[in-house]
Amino acid sequence: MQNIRNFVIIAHIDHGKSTLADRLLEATKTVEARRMKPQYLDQMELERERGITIKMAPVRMEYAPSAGERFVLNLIDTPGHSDFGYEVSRALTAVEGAVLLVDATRGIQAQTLANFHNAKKAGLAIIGAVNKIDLKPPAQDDVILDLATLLECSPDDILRVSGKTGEGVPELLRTIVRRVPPPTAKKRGLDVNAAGRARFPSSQAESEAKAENNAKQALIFDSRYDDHKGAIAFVRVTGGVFKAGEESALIAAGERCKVKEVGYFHPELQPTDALYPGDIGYIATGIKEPGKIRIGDTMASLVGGEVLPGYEEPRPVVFVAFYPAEESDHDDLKRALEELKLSDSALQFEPEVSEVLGRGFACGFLGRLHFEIVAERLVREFGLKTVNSFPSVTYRVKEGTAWRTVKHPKDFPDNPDQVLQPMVNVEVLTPPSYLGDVLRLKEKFHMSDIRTETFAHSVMVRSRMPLADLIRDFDDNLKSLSGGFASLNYELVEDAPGDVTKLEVLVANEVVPGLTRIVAEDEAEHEGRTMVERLKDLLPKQQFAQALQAKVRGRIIARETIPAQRKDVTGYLYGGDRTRKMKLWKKQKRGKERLKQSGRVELPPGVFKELLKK
Ligand SMILES: Nc1nc2c(ncn2[C@@H]2O[C@H](COP(=O)(O)OP(=O)(O)O)[C@@H](O)[C@H]2O)c(=O)[nH]1
Ligand SMILES: [Mg+2]
Repeated sequence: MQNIRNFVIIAHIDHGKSTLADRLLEATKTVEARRMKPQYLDQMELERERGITIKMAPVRMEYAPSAGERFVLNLIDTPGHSDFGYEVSRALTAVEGAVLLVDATRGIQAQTLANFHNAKKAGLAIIGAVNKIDLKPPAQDDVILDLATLLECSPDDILRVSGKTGEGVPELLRTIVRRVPPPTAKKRGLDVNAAGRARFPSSQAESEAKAENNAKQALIFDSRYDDHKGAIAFVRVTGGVFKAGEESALIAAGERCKVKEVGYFHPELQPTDALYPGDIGYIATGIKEPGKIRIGDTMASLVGGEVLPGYEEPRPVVFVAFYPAEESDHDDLKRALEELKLSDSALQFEPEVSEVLGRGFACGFLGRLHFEIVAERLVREFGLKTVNSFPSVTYRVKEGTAWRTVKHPKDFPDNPDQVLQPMVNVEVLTPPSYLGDVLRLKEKFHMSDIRTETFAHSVMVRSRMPLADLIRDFDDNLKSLSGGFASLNYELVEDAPGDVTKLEVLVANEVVPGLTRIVAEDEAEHEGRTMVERLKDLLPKQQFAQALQAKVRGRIIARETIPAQRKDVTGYLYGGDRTRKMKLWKKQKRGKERLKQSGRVELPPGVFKELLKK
C-alpha cells in the first residue's frame, strides 16, 4: 500500500485535464504509442465528438522513478462541466490527492474554484499546476500568483506543464509521489456530498459474519453494464481482498453475488488475481438486473455488514419526458435507461403517459447538458429515437389552501394562488472587460441580488436567478459574450415565489399537451407568438384551414392560421358545367366539416421535435 498513489485531475472545462492524462499514460508507458490518440480516456464516442469529458475515467499506471523504485498510480480523469459535478464528487472520495489544473491562457475560472473547495473539503492533498505553457501565455505569471493565493502556497510550488508537449510532466509525476499520501486501509469519513446511510439491519446470525465482513470492504464509486459480465462495480477497496469466484454482497441493496472477475483499469478492463486494500479497480458481479447495483453502496463478503458512508442521492432539477419515436420501442427504452443509469447514476426516470405521444418516461437530470447527452446516448448507444418534451423544472403551486408539486407543465393550474419556483445562486467569474456585458444579462434571465467583488485578476459576479432561466441558455449567452472567458458555477437554493404562468398551444382549438410550457409572465406573450409562428412554418398544410393559438390564463394571446390546401376535386370536369362543379365543392365542404368535427389533428413527431429544439 505504501507504493500506491490515488489521485484525480480536476479543472474547469477545457483546461486540458484529459490531454494531460494522455501525457501521463505515455510517460508511464500505460498505453502503447501506436494506440495513443488525443484525450485517450474520453472513450465514449460522444465525448470524442464533442471534445468534452462526461464520465470520470479511472486508469492504473505503473511508474518507476528510478531503478528499484516502483509505484502504482491510480488516476481518475474527471469532467469539468458543472452538470457533471456529481461525477467529480464521487471521484474525490476514491482518492487521496488532486492535481488542480489551470489553463494559463484563461486563468482561474468558476469550476476551478468549485473543484478546489470540494477537494479541500474531502481532505485531499492538492497539487496546483498551470497548463498550456507551450503557448507562452503573457499572463502566465499572474495566473501562477492567483493559483498560489488560492492554494495558500508559494508560487514556486505551482507546477508548469504542457499537456501538448509533455513539458513538466516528469516533475509532475515526481511531485505526485512525494505529495499525495499513500492510501490507508480505512478511508476516513467521506465528507464530500456524503451522507451517513442508514445502517442495514443485521440479525443475530448475521452479526457473526461481521468480523469477516469488516475485513473485506469496498466503496462502489461508479458502475457499468456488460452483456457478459453483468453489472460491473468500480470500487475503491478499503479493506480485505477481493477475488474472482468468491461470494460477495452488496450491503445496502441486500444482494448477493458470485464475483465473476476482478481487475484494474488499463483503462480498458484488465483482469487480475485479486484487489487489495487501497486499490482502485473493478468487480464484475454477474448481476443481470442493472437496477440492483447502486453507486455509493458497499461491497463486502456477506450481507449484513457495515456500510461505508455512501453518497447523497443527487437531486435532479431538470425534467424532460421521453417518448419512443416508435411505440413498440417502449420496453427497449426502459431497458436502455436502466443500463444508462448504471454509468450515470444521477439519471432518474419513471413511467409517464401522454395523450399524443403514448407511453414514455419522465426523466430527471442534473442540468440541460446532462439531458442533451442522455438523449444523444440513447440514439448512439441503443439506436433509440425519442421525442422529448420541453425541459422543465418543478414548481410548488397553491390553489385554495392546498400546495402540490407540479413536475409536468400540463398539470400546472390556469390560475394558481401562489407559485414557488426553484432558484439558484450563480457565480460568474469574468475578466473585468466583460463585466458590463455580463450585467446586461440581468433582465433577460431575471437576475436579482447582484453583487460584484474582485477576485484575483477577475471579477466575481454573484446573483440569484430562477433555475428555469439558468437552463434556458445562460451558459451559452455567457460564453458567446465573453469568448469563453466568463465562466459559471451555481448551486440550488430554497424555492422562491415566481411570476410564471402556463403557456398552452392549441391546434384547431385543441390543447396540445406536449407543447405546454411554464414561462415567465413578462415573456409569455412573446414566447406564445414565437411558438405559433414556428408551428405555422412547420406544420404541413391540411385539408382545411386551421387555427393555431397560444393561450395564457384562459386568454388567447396569439393566433395564426394554416391555409387549407385546396384539393382540386373538379379537375377532371373540363368544360363549363358550373352546377356540377358547385355540387362537388359542396360535397368537399361537407367532408371537411366532418373532419373538423372529429377534431383529430395529427401533429407528426417530426414537428414536435423541431419545435422542442432549443
Ligand atoms: N496548446 C495547448 N493546448 C492544449 C494543452 N492541453 C490541452 N490543450 C487543448 O485544450 C483543449 C481542451 O483539452 P482537454 O484535454 O479536452 O480538456 P479537459 O476538458 O480539461 O479535459 C483541447 O483542444 C486540447 O488540445 C496544452 O498544454 N497546450
Ligand atoms: Mg476532459
